[in-house]
Amino acid sequence: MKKFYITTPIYYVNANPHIGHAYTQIAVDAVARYHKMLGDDVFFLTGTDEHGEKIEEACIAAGFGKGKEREFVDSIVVNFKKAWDVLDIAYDRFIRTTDDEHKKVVQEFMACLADNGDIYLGQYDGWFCAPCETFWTDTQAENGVCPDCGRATGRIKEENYFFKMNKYQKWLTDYINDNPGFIMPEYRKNEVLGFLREDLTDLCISRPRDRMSWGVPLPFDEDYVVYVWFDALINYLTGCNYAGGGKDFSECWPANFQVIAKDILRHHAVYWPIMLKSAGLAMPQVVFAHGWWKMGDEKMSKSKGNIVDPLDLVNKYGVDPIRYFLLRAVKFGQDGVYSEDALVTMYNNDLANDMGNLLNRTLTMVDKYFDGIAPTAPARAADNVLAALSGAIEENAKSIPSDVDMYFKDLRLNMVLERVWQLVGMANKYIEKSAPWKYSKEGNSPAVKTIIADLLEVLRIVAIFVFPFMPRTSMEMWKQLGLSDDVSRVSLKKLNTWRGFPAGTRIAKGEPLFPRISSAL
Ligand code: ME8
Repeated sequence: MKKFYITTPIYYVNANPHIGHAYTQIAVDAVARYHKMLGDDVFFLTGTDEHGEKIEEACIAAGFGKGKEREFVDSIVVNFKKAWDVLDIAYDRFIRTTDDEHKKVVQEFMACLADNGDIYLGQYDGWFCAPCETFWTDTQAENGVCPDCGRATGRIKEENYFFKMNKYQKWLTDYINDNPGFIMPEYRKNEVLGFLREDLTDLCISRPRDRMSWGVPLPFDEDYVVYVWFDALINYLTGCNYAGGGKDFSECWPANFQVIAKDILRHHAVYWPIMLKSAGLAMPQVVFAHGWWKMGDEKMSKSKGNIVDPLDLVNKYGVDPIRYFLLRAVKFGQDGVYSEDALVTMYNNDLANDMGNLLNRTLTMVDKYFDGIAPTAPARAADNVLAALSGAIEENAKSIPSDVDMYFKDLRLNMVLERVWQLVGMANKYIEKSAPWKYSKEGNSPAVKTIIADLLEVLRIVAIFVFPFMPRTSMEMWKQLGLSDDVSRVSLKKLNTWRGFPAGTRIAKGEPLFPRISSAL
């Protein structure tokens, strides 16, 4: 069976991760968890990008000194791994570009491009932006300024190896036009087609070793190391066992989703497909570029230092509220301006009031009216008003799986949450409109049974679809609902979307899920 292969970028280890990196991780983790629930054989790859000038400079700046790069990167990698553990990122493999296996794959891959006649020795005369690790031509870097980050670049004039990008320009333009889902969202595809309207220059893909030695030596010329972006992109092949060749690799490649942010779109949507094409490999199905978390008008970035540490936020608010906020607050694809006040407002409104309350109120009523045992829903509602309310919520709940699936296919992750919260909101209104306490006073037990059975069913469905985003919360809801098994093992293929909540279940009401907080902590 073909695996569902999903990747994140591999992050530079020049500094510790911030919420921008956490954002990509959480998004990919949610998609991976959803696909596991669909029954797919998921393979989720992440890792770190550890070579190149930027890391060499950071190593010196951190006081480790030249030649101590390995010690330096080791000291930072642990912090990435720790952050991903704290954030419940359930990746399958963590790749480091300093791994021996990866270096071997890089060399094998570069030899393959050279054998195919796509690499040649030439004279590089242009600009190089070390923070972006990107080469620019005179027209791209006006006055030597990096068009991506706006910083001053350095002039480089030296003999180097080049990759024949220009040869593939027409092929790539046609490929993108013929495969409209290849680059997502659509506006990013249009941006790439925009780059491709200008002539693609061949790409400088080496650095002389005597100037920059922290990299993988070129297999056909030991005096050079591979340009860090080539080294980095190849991780997606190493990660799924390109070195082993054969079955493992063919079960995995091509990737289903390669998720990145818009800063590295050109590398993933121009360099990468051309590298794959030259090597005779298939294209990933989707390259999805999300937007940036910003501080005010500026991108949050390690090198600018305007960062928010995800671990600080987790200490203050817990893991799931952070996961929820990051994926809910911004349309996946667009930029968002970070604000802790917005996080607190969303916590109180969506989590404490809407979802936490729904669970708490419902379970309180199960205890009060049915001694903690889930009632059996009567075949028909007690009156027309209740029949209409109950019918409407049933209809809403039943269309959740197909709506959620549609949104996940396009990575409209905020929409998944919005859709689930629409059901949560409807359930809260249902309680107010149906007023079960009135039916109870009248001794109309069938009516109360209908309402409570409906609410428990809604909560079961909410717990299932919240799992990819907030696994701990989902598991806690599951426990309080008294449901057995493990919510992560629910098979969405076999999901019974109405009346799947087993009557007779003893609920186990616990502490409120999200106690309200008054202001930013
Ligand atoms: O570019 N908002 O590494 P990197 C949203 N090593 N996402 C953000 C973000 C922000 N403010 N800041 C970072 C590299 N990210 C290369 C990648 S891949 C073969 C090599 C996330 O450490 C986002 O996913 O600069 C972005 O693409 C990535 O971190 C860049 O991380």
